[in-house]
Amino acid sequence: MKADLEGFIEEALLEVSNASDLKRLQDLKVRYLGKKGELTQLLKTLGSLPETERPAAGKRINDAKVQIDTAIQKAADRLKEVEKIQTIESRRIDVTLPGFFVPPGHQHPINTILEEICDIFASLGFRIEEGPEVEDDYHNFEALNIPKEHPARDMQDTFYVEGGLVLRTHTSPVQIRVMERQPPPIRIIAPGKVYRCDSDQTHTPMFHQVEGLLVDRRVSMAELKGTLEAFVHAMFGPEIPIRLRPSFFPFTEPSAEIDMGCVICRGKGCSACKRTGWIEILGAGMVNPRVFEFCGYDPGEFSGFAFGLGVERVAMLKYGIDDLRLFFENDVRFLEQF
Ligand code: 2NM
Repeated sequence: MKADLEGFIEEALLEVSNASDLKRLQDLKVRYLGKKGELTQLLKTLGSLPETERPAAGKRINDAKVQIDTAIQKAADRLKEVEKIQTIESRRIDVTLPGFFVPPGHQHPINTILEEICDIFASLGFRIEEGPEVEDDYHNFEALNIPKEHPARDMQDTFYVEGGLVLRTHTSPVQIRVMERQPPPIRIIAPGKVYRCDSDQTHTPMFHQVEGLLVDRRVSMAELKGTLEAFVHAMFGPEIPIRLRPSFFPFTEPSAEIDMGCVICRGKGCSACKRTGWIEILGAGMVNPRVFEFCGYDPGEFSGFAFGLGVERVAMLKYGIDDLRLFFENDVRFLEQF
């Protein structure tokens, strides 16, 4: 028994020290110390020994168990350390390798033009105001004197969302909200995204607008014309003429369409200006007194002008692009030209 056990321990310790991974070590643990392991089996044979030898033999077997268990534990700690080092080694990064080339991006041309427009009006003293893109019927239509039967309110033209709300069809509701909030004088522009149920060569369901509003005492159409002329000169050049044509908007009275001399043919007449030499660039007018009443302003005391322009249209004219949809296809071969 004694010699047997010594040989057994020696063999077990050798195998433990030879185990090359944690899985094999676990197998050895089961084999030697498990419920059906060899030492456990050996303990069961104690009964066959003479009674006087049993305590000593039992102690020796238990000592052997502890000895092997300790060896396994130590081997496991060592192997875990080895595995940890191997993992770290396998993840080592060669910092001297060349990096991946990340092509530099840049601002979208629509935003570049939008900022340019805002900068020009900022230089004329206009403050930038923003507001929600999901609007209520009151701010998008009612307070702008757009009556219930107006075609702009049709499902064909406006995106309706849950709860009777709409995607704003212009940024004018921003200006209504500013007037509700504060008394004149007002000198603001409202840039941002607007939405209309429309899609073809010259229309996209989402586009960008900048609208402007100036309210004070004794504001006249002369200031409107001077302001918009200053804008066109800053944007397209001081040699570009403008003209006002009578028009109609529910929220302004009188209303005008502002044309500028065609920047493509310099006024001679081409396909871009339909041989007229003029291109429409802005809508504008004197704020309708009914709009002031909705906002709690006294139309007898205050007057003002307002205007609106499409950013995509300005970008197309500025860059000489004939298809609006190019701006939204996100083809980098197109976008990287700007
Ligand atoms: C345009 C044309 C004319 C306009 C009016 C207002 C407000 F809120 F003051 F009544 N904001 N913007 C306006 C006027 C917009 O866009 C073509």
